[in-house]
Amino acid sequence: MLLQGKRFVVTGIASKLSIAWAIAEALHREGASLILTYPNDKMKKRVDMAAEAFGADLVLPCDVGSDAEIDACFAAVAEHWEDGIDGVVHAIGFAPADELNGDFTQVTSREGSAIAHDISAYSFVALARASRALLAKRQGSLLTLTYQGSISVIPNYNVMGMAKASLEASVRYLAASMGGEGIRVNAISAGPIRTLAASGIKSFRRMLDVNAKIAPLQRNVTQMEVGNTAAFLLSPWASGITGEIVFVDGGFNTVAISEQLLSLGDEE
Ligand code: 0WD
Repeated sequence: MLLQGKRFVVTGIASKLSIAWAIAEALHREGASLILTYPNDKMKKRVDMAAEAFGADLVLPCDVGSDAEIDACFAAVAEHWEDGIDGVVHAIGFAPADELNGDFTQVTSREGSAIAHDISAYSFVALARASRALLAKRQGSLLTLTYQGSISVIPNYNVMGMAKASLEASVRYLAASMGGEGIRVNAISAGPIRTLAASGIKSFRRMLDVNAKIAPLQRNVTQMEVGNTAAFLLSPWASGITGEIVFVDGGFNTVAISEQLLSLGDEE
């Protein structure tokens, strides 16, 4: 087992389809102990289900829009695991629905942009600060989830593309800031996966189909493929890796023009 005796805090479980669910499953399978968090009472039941499935030690409230909740959450983590933790998983993204449907220039508002950046990007820095002392005790690491829409245009991803670009920059700044304490910080850039968050993006189903056609592996990735990569990045096997964005997308990001796209040229 890769993670026997290791301890992780996992955020972002919203359903069995959540990427965070698969990450928790992979960490548990590899022998780790878990603390799971939920953003509000509505979500608690779902996270309780995960806690039962993976034998989690604790389930704690942690709405990352609130500094007070983040502080209280990590105070409770520190009380439970006094001598530190091995990692924190940030699997959280949010933008108001009307930001994710339509022409970018038209639909991107000041308020929507602020919310998307606060919950999807800044919150990673806030979690890093709150967990820093605990991570330093065990040379732990932080992991977040990002998407291709940060570096190239995906229809309707809109303000989330901005927020994910900011999140990816924070991975590099956090890695530099905390590397001296032995804390590593990485992100997985996952290919599209059908989850609750993804269903909020207009035309997501069509994106999945196109993605499977363009990616070198000619299919979409699964939650567990992301979960397994997460387990690796959070493990001592990845002790030399920090500040990185690791793609788990079937190779989609490596292709500019696929055979499928080339055939568009035949239409003229
Ligand atoms: O195709 C996909 N599904 C991809 C997702 C491709 C690449 C990256 N990602 C990212 C997402 O952007 C996100 O950062 O992976 C991360 C996890 O997303 P997911 O597993 O796709 O989506 P979901 O199962 O909906 O989990 C995201 C959760 C929330 O779900 P809802 O559905 O309730 O918005 O983020 C959590 C919540 O559990 N969340 C919060 N947690 C704490 N505080 C907050 C908050 N304020 N807001 C949302």
